[in-house]
Amino acid sequence: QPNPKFSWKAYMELNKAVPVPEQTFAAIHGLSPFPKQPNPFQVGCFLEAVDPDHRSEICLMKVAQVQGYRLRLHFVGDYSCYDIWAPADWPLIFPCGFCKSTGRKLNIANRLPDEVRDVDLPSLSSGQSDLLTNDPYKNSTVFKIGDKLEAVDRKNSDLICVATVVDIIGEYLLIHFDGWHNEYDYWARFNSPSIHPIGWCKSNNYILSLPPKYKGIFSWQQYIKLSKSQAASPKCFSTYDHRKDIKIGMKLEVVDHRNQLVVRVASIVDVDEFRVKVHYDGWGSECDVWMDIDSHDLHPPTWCLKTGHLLQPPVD
Ligand code: MLZ
Repeated sequence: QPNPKFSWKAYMELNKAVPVPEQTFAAIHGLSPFPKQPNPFQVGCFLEAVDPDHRSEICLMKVAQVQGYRLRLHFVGDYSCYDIWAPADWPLIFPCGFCKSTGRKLNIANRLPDEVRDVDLPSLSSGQSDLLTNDPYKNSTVFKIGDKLEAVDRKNSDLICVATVVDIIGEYLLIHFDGWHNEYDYWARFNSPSIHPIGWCKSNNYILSLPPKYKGIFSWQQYIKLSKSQAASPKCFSTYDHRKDIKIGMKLEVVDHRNQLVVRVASIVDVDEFRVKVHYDGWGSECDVWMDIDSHDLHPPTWCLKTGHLLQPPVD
């Protein structure tokens, strides 16, 4: 239920604050930040989705809870403590049959003792791939699988590393760091500020972090030749810079990173090339957190109200 006691209008006036502009969210995600239709999912639906902790894996999941336009997703065959929250328009959620019909591996967790394992697995018959006839998932960027680039390591955000596009779904690229375990992989929309064309570090005076076994002086030309690959064309990369639109002090609604059920009133306290630092209003600055600018946990003010989600107002 939306919170009837909190008014964004009054809060903005009181604090003389302005919201993070709606268009910023639209530019980042390529979607209106306010969904046009109600949440189409129901508790008990099966679906396939990227595991946010192991982004190179797509897992069988089941909708365990619906709140407004958000979903709690349960990994079928795993303990509920690993459940995750996602908005219903998260682009990394797919209908059942997606992996099968697109030749990808579907992971099904197998961690539970037999007696508590989910028994009602959906039949992943070819019939379900009807859902995919009007394929919104086909590659709709100019990037190609195998393209080399320079990408921020989001788990070690001070590193920009030699990377490859290893999968593409719609407008989203799976970025893999050459020579590293796929635990560092992540999905980025084509316009993400975390990805750059080859040579970017050199021209911007950053150190390019090399594949771990690379010996000698690095040359992209030679590396591309030896790995029989190609560089992503500089034209593939977007020039949208969120820093021209997002300013310190702007207000927004942000999922509490320690309790994903909760969405809080928040402010921007810092901005860098690919992240924002978020302050939960009313909380101490020790709770501030850096989040990727394209995180699906950031929403414009009134998002909760418009989507029927509870918003936690600032604590006094
Ligand atoms: N400290 C870490 C850094 C890994 C960086 C990986 N970048 C893709 C390590 O050395 O394991």
